[in-house]
Amino acid sequence: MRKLPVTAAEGLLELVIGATMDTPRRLTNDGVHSDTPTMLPRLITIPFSHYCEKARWALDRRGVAFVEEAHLPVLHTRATRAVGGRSTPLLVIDDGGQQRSLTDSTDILRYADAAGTRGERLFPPADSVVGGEVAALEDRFDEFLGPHARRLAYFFLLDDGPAMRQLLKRAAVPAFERALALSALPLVKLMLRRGLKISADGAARSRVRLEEVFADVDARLADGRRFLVGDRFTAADLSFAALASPLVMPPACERYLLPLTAFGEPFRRSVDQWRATRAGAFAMAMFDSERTATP
Ligand SMILES: N[C@@H](CCC(=O)N[C@@H](CS)C(=O)NCC(=O)O)C(=O)O
Repeated sequence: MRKLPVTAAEGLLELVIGATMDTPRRLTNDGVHSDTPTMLPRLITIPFSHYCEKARWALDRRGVAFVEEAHLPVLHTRATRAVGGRSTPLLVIDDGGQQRSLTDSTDILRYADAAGTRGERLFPPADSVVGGEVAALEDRFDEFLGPHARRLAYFFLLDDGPAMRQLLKRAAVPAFERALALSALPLVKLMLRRGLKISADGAARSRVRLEEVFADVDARLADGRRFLVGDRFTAADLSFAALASPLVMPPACERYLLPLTAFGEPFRRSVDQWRATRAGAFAMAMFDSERTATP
């Protein structure tokens, strides 16, 4: 069978979207709905993306107000390309009267540190004893934990029709995106499968990489420490917990994902296994004790 190029499928979707666009729904992190333009930083997300949760958590924690504009995968590129990016999270900020796009979650964490006033900085100073270690761990989790956790979670999700439909139905995205994705579900699945290279072999390889990252984190925590680096919560803890969230499914993420009970048995079994590790329990504990509650 001839393979459908993802880019052509994307192009087709763009045409359909262009004809059916409605106003993106925006939600501020203090819980106020807003459909009017605002000067607050604008966080473009795929709401159930763990990299987006990483950015949201940092902005919430440092007390930076923002509006979230959520889109579904693939359909998000219309919003991100319009401001010079591609992936989510993407934060559009006002930089001395000029609009500037932060196109990577690490940059968004650093912005949260610079712009926020609540609590302590997520990144200790680079020249401090622990500064370099936090930055290196954050980088490692971005590179090795995030992509493999996503691939494993999608491997289960793409085979779980009821959960996939429920996830799409409750996502706070523009109504036309939801309708389009639900009516073209086989195409959406195909694009995700191709785009993220999802297969049983790929999932098995990702599981091995994830076990390596979890083993490292386990070893760090073996001396009974509360946080990965030093004696307080940093970007290393936040990044590990957020990027591990598709594996351990913390209850705090249910508002963007789904309750664990909504998923089929294979995924629930996998979650139980990750939660049973020291690193998995640590990720759950970080959500419990360090994720500032938002309304
Ligand atoms: N290194 C990036 C990775 C972000 C990422 O992979 N985002 C995914 C969602 S989980 C995405 O938007 N993928 C779609 C795309 O790249 O167009 C970051 O830290 O922000």
